[in-house]
Amino acid sequence: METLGTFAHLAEEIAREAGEMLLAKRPARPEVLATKSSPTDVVTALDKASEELIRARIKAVRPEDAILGEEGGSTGDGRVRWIVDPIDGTVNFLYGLPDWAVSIAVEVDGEIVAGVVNVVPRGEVFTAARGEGAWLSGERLRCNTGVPLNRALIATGFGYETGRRKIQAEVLAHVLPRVRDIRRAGSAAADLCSVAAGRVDGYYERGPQVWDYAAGGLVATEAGARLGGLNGGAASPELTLCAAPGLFEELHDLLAPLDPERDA
Ligand code: LIP
Repeated sequence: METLGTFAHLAEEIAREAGEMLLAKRPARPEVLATKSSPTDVVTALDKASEELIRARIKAVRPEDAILGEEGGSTGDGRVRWIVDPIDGTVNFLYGLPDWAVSIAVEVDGEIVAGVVNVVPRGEVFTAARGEGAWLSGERLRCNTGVPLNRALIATGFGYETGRRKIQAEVLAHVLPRVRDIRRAGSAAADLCSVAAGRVDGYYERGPQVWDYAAGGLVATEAGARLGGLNGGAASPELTLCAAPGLFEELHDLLAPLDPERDA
């Protein structure tokens, strides 16, 4: 019998194994295997190896499930879909910075029900199951509440294409003077977990893909945050926004008139 706990447990086991493999095999200077949307959007051999390991483990236990992975695309069409980012924060992985993560979410009939973000270099595994809370090392997570926009520490990220970055910089120029400060850690999955853990107050980004925010988004919402897009829409690559209710709306209302979903 499938329970949310079973999915969360399996996702955690697999994310931990992938993290151990990555730590063991990461050379001092990982090599770039290929580039994607721009010359700075890189893939290493270990992104591929991590996704292969994750896919193999899922298939061994649940051969009928669908899988969407950043590197391998979409396979299968079961009502259960695993959404996998084998390394979120590949540039950090390349440079040896500590914010990169293995992110695995489980979606059933279109709803994310379990999420695990293993921020490997930090030894932190964030887990969440729908309706059952978000957790880190046995501690239940709660996002910060009651923080006004002008006191909020806001995480964000940037895309890889020049045209997108031009607009992101323009939007940021409006946001920065109106908040406590900005953080750019380099992993959307880790950023969302930081919202959950109260390490930042909010997060917004134009461009993250579902594998970047599916697991971390559940961790954040199970910690009490609101996750969405503009004008009542769902979180999406157009814009993903996350913060406690109250701050979410303030941040939304600051961003919306700036038309942050455009590219130059
Ligand atoms: C990256 C993110 C990062 C974001 C980048 C990119 P990748 O994922 O998580 O925070 O700003 O646009 O999507 O490419 O390392 O898996």
